[in-house]
Amino acid sequence: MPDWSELKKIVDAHQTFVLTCHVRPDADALGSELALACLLQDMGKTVLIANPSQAPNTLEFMDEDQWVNVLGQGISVDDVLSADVHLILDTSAWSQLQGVAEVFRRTEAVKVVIDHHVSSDDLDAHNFKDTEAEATGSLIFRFARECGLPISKKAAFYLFCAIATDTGWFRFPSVSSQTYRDIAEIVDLGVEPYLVYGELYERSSLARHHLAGRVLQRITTTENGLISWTWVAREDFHETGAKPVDTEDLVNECLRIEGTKVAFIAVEQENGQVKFSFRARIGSNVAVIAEQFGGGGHTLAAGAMVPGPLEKAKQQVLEVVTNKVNDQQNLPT
Ligand SMILES: [Mn+2]
Repeated sequence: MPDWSELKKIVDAHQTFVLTCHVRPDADALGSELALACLLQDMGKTVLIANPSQAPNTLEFMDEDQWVNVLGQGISVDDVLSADVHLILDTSAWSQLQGVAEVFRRTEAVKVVIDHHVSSDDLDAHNFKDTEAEATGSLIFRFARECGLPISKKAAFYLFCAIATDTGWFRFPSVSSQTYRDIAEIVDLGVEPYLVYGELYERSSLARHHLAGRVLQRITTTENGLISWTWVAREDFHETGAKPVDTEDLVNECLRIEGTKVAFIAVEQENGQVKFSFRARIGSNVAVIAEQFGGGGHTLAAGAMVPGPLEKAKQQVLEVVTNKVNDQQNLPT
């Protein structure tokens, strides 16, 4: 457990703060930095947010006050370098910081990392890490509560978005009874969960659903039922009007089939390459599969780009997945 009084000491001793999260921010990254920004501002601190890349359109509802900047757009390197404290949220990897990494390396500010990811670099910072935590948002909440900082309704909204999404709406293995106690306290501060759910999960496009229909229709399982997979061709985008981002969660549909241990989707890119996303249930490991094709990721979620054409890439990957899954089946548990 991080010693939150140490972070409180750093906060108390300084006036200006820059917050940064990882590239392609998700709702935990954005929610954590916006919630922390609220806490710091309520303590009379000056806070800037400088991210390596833009947030997706789907998360625009989280930043109504347009507090989040991309480095170089509305916030300069000098703005960042002149802060007293620079905090990194929801990552501990240089590669996830892109353009901000260089600034973080050479800043003379006090450096802080608040994160829950297992894989990490040494960012030469004060680390407040808990790899058991379900979300970085949970860490921000525990910091506030342990240090007796008041949490505004707005901050509670950001924390709810962060924790709800990183736990798959409170269902992932990381969820404990403490998660529900924390979230009950957060909801009591004035959050309307159904409104957040609507923003996150009920704004899909018709085109995406038409694409999903094709993808579901094509799901194939191997004879032993351990592997389920599907695919998207370039024509599918043209014919349905769906966008590449619309494929994002579709691989998870394969994993919902009973008996499936490993699932994957092959998505043909405009340049003819084929992007594979792999998912595993607990007990299997898809990181080793992705690595075989020059990709990478986590044990339960990984990806790789494979040269086309689509048909050949699918067969190649299916063969490797089949071998790996058979190997993993034979491992003593
Ligand atoms: Mn996270």
